[in-house]
Amino acid sequence: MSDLRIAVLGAGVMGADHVARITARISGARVSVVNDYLTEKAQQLAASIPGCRAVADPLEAVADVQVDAVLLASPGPAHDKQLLACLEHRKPVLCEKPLTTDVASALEIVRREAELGAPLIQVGFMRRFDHEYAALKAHIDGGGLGQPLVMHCVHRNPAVPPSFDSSMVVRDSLVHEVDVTRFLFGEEIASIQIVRPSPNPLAPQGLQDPQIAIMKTVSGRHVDVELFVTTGVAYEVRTEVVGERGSAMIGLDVGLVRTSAPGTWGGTIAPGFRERFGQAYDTEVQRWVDAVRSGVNVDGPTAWDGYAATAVCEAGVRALDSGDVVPVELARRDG
Ligand code: ISE
Repeated sequence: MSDLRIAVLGAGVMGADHVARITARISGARVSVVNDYLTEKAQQLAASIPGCRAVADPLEAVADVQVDAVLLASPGPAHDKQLLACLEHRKPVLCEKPLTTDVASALEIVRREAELGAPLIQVGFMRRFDHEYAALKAHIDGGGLGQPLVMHCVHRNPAVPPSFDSSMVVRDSLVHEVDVTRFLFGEEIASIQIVRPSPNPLAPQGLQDPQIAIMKTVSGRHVDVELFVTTGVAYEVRTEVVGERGSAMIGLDVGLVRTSAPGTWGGTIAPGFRERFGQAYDTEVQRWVDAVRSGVNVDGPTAWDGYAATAVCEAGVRALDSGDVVPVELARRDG
């Protein structure tokens, strides 16, 4: 069977990372086309990969006869049109979050995909492929905690780009805990509230950081998340689930613990999400490639998962502005 020919749309940090991953570590696939709105950037990247071309128009890249599947790592606002093109040309697509940037277009994508009768879209919530999250899920599903009741999460970034505003803490960062909640608890989120503590004096002016999100699931489970994206320290993502018969925690970064003179001990913390979740991205992309090659097309979070996360984050941004508990309204799920 010949290699899956992938078009990578978006040559920014994540796009370039995926190109390197597919080229060096993923079996059964190669990058045949690269696209970016900065044409030169795409050309430079394409030149570094044997048999790869830069295509200036993203929709032409999707339609290209030398493209079997698409990896979308373009900015969120571009996803809508690019996903519709993938559906039109029946090309399986792995779409980095968000599915789209607003609920109406996300639902439209879910419906258009459903009309085709077979799934084509997988959404890049990579934490589902991380060994620690997988172990936590297996522990919960195996009944190790009894009924899971409460989840406490910490999501800290050392820094964010200057363009990062308060709503992006919800849409870009919290979105991962939104998906983790739905993944671990297997149910939808019913409401969200966001508390605004005194801002970090070292955060850029106007950025509400930290934020504390409080979510309630449909069955009444409680989830709280400390989001703090300007810690200046390292990348810290911890998740603790408390159940009727105990609790379980992941993300302690307890790798190698060293001692050294004069009487100190310690280890290291991943500097950023690419290092912390490198294994998860590799597993995610390999499993997606295998699923597409076998004709299943999706082996992970679906378009519905992307839509549900967008709906929760949209309610989250309203909660951030108002301070209220905002209910999450989801469309009826057909099929
Ligand atoms: C970024 O976009 C990510 O997806 C990271 O996983 C997250 O930790 C970070 O806060 C986001 O900005």
